[in-house]
Formats: sequence, structure tokens, C-alpha cells
Amino acid sequence: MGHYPITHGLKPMSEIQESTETIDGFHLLIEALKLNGIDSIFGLPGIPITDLTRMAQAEGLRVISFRHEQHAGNAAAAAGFLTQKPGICLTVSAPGFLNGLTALANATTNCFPMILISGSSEREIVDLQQGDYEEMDQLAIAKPLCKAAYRVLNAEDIGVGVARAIRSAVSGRPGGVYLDLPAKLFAQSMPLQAGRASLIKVVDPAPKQIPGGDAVQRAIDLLKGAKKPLILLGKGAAYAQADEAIRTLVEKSGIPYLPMSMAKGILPDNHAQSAAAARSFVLPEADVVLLIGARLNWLLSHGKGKTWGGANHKAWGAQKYIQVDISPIEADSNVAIDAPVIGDIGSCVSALLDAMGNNWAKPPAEWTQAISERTGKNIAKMADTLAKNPTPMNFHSALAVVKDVMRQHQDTILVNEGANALDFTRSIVDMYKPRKRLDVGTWGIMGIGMGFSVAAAVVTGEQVLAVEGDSAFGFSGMEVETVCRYNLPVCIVVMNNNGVYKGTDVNPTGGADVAPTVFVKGARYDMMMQAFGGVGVHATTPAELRAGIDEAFRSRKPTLINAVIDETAGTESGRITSLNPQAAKKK
Ligand code: ADP
Ligand code: TPW
Ligand code: MG
Repeated sequence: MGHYPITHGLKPMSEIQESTETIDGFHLLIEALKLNGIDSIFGLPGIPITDLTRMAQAEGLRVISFRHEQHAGNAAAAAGFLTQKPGICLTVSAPGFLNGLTALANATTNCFPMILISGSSEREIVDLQQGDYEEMDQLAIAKPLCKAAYRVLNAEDIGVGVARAIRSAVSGRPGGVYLDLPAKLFAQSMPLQAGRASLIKVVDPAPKQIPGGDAVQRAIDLLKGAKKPLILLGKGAAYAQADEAIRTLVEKSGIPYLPMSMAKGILPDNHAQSAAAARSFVLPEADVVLLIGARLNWLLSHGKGKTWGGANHKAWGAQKYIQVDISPIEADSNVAIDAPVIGDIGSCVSALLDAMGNNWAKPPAEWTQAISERTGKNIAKMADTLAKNPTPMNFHSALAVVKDVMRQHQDTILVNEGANALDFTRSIVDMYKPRKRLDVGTWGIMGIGMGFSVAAAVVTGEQVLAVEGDSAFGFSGMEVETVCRYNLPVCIVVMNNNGVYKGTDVNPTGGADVAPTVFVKGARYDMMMQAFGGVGVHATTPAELRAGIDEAFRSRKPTLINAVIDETAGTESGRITSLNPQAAKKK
């Protein structure tokens, strides 16, 4: 590139003489990020940010380059979820920006903090629509899809722009922020001292929000009167990192709990109070539900599933809700919330614990016993199914292996997407620690696999195990090169059933084209990994799958296991509707 003047090249900032020297937009941005504890950037270079990625690396930031911006964006979102610091995604203008935008919107939907920083064309040309290189009014397009969007036009405002972006991403309900940086900005320079003085180290970016005492008391009174109470933990509870307080609340209250998908592991899934294996029983039966960092969206039948409290359950008075959430406008979004407790989860749960006092009466044994009977039965039934070893291998026999591996390696981060590959994994594979499960989230979006895996490995250093439907894997499959390039401890298991849901659909016309859900039969995804120097394993039995995972975990080498699954085994749409009793009934 080279057409953006760089006043001091790649010289480390420490070697720059004060007062006589200047600092350019590139370095102001890099310093602003570093000042705020950002140590990695996920992105994809090109005009006008190629030099930015080079200089960021030279200045000690870890720059992870992807093959497509959507996956860089997904990596930033996952980094944000795992660390409570906004993940940074860096893209070029128009097409690169648009590729990153899906991830930004998805992060916002999931309440993950990230900042999409895109270079953009010159305002004067864009606003007159004169056809600049990659011209697009990016700020306007990003705005409705994220929590906040800002543009910086002058170098002296970079500090403010970054500070505003960070606060917007992590304070209150976390979400995605767009930061628009026109190419000209990077070339601007200003005196070094004034430049540094213009940067802001954000103080208390996600301030505690303490719930009101009356709100807490209202919640406790409701919970006290409950005959069949239930706690529902959502991914907001995982994000909040209030693990000890949540565990204490569950155990002290004696109330059965259900974890939403990414809340699995806040308490170990084999906890005696987990009602996960009796989900379809407890949801409609519970009389008071305490939601902690979970929204009453489609994944919870909007709180009014036919079998869950009845369509007019408020009129019947069948179910009451307490909702702990940082967003004051979340309450009443779907049904009336009887006791909203608004604040950060750590503060709210501590306040609830204090208000419970020392003589808390555990829920009636009738309720807890009815649940344990059902969970006992369902777990035993599942154990029988998992013990079978059919030929060909099916989802259950393959996942029995994954379940066992995760029990033995509890720090492993499990990334999961697909339909059957998702639903069976979620229900079969137990999680033991918080924030170890990353998946398709609120949208049920395909394509998060490799971006999330790369981020998980980069920010935690832990082993990653990605359980991927063969269709799901395809959305980000090219990023296996990224996994290999950075030599990350990522083991990908492709549940290969030759297609979307299953591989057996036929073209009803008898024509030469295969059915829309069917892929090339017997595809060898393992060879994709070999192409980039990683380890590829072809597994047709649980024993081969086990050996492949064991070796991957031992070597920590990038590995892809093509797990051949019975192509008749899946069901349409997976079983995501089992999360949703109402939809399941409609089918
Ligand atoms: P799930 O899909 O697991 O049910 P959701 O994404 O629907 O979870 O809900 C997460 C909720 O958690 C959101 O309403 C969000 O406002 C809330 N949340 C996120 N972080 C915090 C926090 N630190 N304190 C309180 N609430 C939070
Ligand atoms: C961005 C729709 C939901 S699940 C799925 C698709 C295409 C793939 C299911 O096949 P897979 O799993 O992964 O092989 P399995 O085990 O059942 O065979 N585009 C986006 N997101 C979604 N959710 C879709 C399409 C979809
Ligand atoms: Mg499939």
C-alpha cells in the first residue's frame, strides 16, 4: 500500500522522542486499544487497514487474520463473551464490512460485546455518491443492526471514539458496536504528546448496577410462597461471571434449575438439583420461575407455551415470574413479569441471597422428588441408548464418546453447531464448568464454528473440541487453514451424515440433481485438514473416534475427524423444538 504517510514507521513507541515527534491515526488507534487492555484483534487485511494490521502486530497486539470476515467477527464475539472485554474485528470497507456485519448483528442478538472496526471510503465522495473505491454508507447500514455506531473523522477524536465504543459494548446489556474509520483518518497526524493526552483509559466500563431493595423483597416474597419453584439460568448468567454467587443461590434455596444451552456448566450438569433431564415436565409444572440472564424468547415458548402454564396462564394465575436482568425493558416483553429485579447478575444474586436470610425453607419434597424420579428415569434410558454400538455409527454412539471425553477433560471448550449434531450434543454431553460451551445462540445461526473455535483457543489457551454438523461446518470450513496457520489446539469432529438433517432425501422428479438437503456422499472432510498440514482422521466407529480425539488432545495439533454417521439417523430440523413444547405440539 504505502500511500498513507506514516510519521514514524514501525518504531516501537518507547523509542520515540517526546515533543518533537508526531503520532498518526494508525498508532493513536493502536495505543487507544492497548491502553484499554485489548491484546488481540481478529480481522482480515486490505485497503485501508493493511498497514494497521502490520503496525498492530509490530506494537505487540496479537493479530489473528482470517479467510473471511464473518469468522473474524464471530471470533471477536466469542472473545467478548468469554472475557467481558469487547472483542475487536477489523475489516476493509464495503464488502469486508458487510461480511463482518452478520457477526456484529449476531453478537448484538446474543448480548456479546464486540466492536467491528471497518475502514471506509472518503465521506465527501460517499455522500455525493461519486463512486469511490468500495463506496458505501457503512455507518447508516450498521446502525439498525448493532447497539451503537460511531464515526471518527479527526485523529484527535480517536481516543473518544474508542472509549465510547468500549462503554457501549460492555455496559448495561452487552452488544455489538460499529466504529467507522475513514481511510484519511489513519494518515492524519498530531503532536505526540497531545495525541497521547487525547486517549482515554475507560474507568469502570461495565459499572455494577445494584437492584432496589423493594424489588429484591418482592422477588423473595414470591419465591417464598412457591410450591413448585424453578430457576432458569441463561447465557447472561454465564457471561456475568458470578459463578459462586449463582451456585450458592441454587444450593441454599434448594430450588431445581434448568440451564439454557450456553448456561450449561455454570453448575455441573450432573448436579443433584439439575432438572435438565426433566425439562418438558418442569417447564409447564412450575408455579414460580426465577429467570437469571435468560429471555423469554422462542427458546422458552415466549413464556406461554400451551403446555407451559396454558395460553392464558396469567388469567389462570398458573405461573409467576421473577426476572433478573440488566435490561430494564426486558421485563414484560412476552408475558407479565411479577417481580423484575434489574441490575447486574452478580449484584442481584447477592442481594437475593442476603434477603433469603438464614431460615430459608427448601421447596416441598413432593416437587423435588417428582423431578428426581423423572430425571433418574430419563438418564437411565439415555444411558442404555448410549451404550449401544450400532453399525453404522449414529449420533448417539458417537456422542457417547464425546460425553466421556468431556467428563475427563472438563476445561475443554466445546463449540457446537448443526441441527441433529447440535441438539443431540446439547442434551447428551454434560458440561462441568462455566463458559465452556459456545454454540449457535439466540438465532440458531450456522457458521459460528471455526470463528468461535479460534477465539476460544486464542483467548483461553485451552483445548477446543468443535462438534459440527457437516452442513454447519461448511459455513466456516475454510478457516481450518487459520487453525493450522496459528497451530491452535482445535479438534473438529464433523458429524458426517451426508447432508442437512440426513443424507437420504431424493429428488422427487427422478432428475439428475440430488435433493436440496443432500451433499456428496462419503465426503472426506479430514482431507481438508491434511491440505494445510493438520491431522486428518477418518472414523467409522466410536473406537476410532475416541482414538482420534485422544491423540488430538495429547498432541494439541489441529485435527479434523470425519465421523461417519448413519445417514438415516437424523430428524428434520433436529430436535430444537424439544426446547419449545408449544412448537413441538404444532408439528
Ligand atoms: P439464553 O439464550 O441463554 O436464554 P438470552 O441471550 O436470551 O439467554 O438472555 C441473556 C440475558 O442476560 C439478556 O436479557 C441480557 O440483558 C442479560 N444479561 C447479560 N449480561 C448480564 C449481566 N451482567 N447482568 C444481568 N443481566 C445480564
Ligand atoms: C446462516 C438453516 C439450520 S440447521 C442447518 C441449516 C442449514 C444445517 C443442518 O445440517 P447439519 O446437521 O449441520 O449437517 P445435521 O446433524 O442435522 O445433519 N443458514 C444459516 N443459519 C441457519 N440456521 C440455516 C441456514 C439451518
Ligand atoms: Mg448433517
